Amino acid sequence: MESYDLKALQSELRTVLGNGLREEAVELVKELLSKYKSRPEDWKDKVKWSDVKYTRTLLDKGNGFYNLMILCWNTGQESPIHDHPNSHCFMKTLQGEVHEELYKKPEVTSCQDCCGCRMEKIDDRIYKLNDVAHITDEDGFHRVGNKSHVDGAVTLHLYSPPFSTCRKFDDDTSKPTEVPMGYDQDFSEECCARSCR
Ligand code: 2CO
Ligand code: FE2
Repeated sequence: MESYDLKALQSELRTVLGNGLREEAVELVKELLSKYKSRPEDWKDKVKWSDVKYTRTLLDKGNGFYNLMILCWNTGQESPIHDHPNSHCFMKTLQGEVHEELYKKPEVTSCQDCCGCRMEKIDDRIYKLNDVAHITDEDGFHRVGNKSHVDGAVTLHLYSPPFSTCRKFDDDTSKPTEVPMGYDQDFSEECCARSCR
């Protein structure tokens, strides 16, 4: 059987998502991400490690309809609690394991300006090698990180539609702050020049 590599996955994602994510296609995207079994040789030249913060490397701008990227989580690194503004977030573990804490959306109506109430955790999840996660703001907000003291973790993320800012939330007060979501590396032109036309 021919191997299903990252380029093949990218190509199938282009076909399914090249004109945007239809609600009916959510399960199919999860299946495609599950079908791909992580092969470090596919992505090892795209990883970047920082001692300061997890890194974000853009692989594909998805014809403007989605962003596909690789995130590298050094030991102990984690995100703040954050949303994914009006976007579907898919995450697949390529190396190591990551944890996800799921939080309830702050009740804006009962809590003026969302300030003063602690964020309420509603679930704790672990994603092992090749596991796939999916979340939208309807499910809640999350914090993702690598609890290992020994091994780095690598994850593949797909966001549709793409977003360039999100909100992070203070644990103690639920106060939101808008943050820009930049990239540490960008290979999206390479993707389009070589294989995605
Ligand atoms: N949403 C975070 C980011 O894109 C990563 S947590 O998993 O969605 O940086
Ligand atoms: Fe996230």
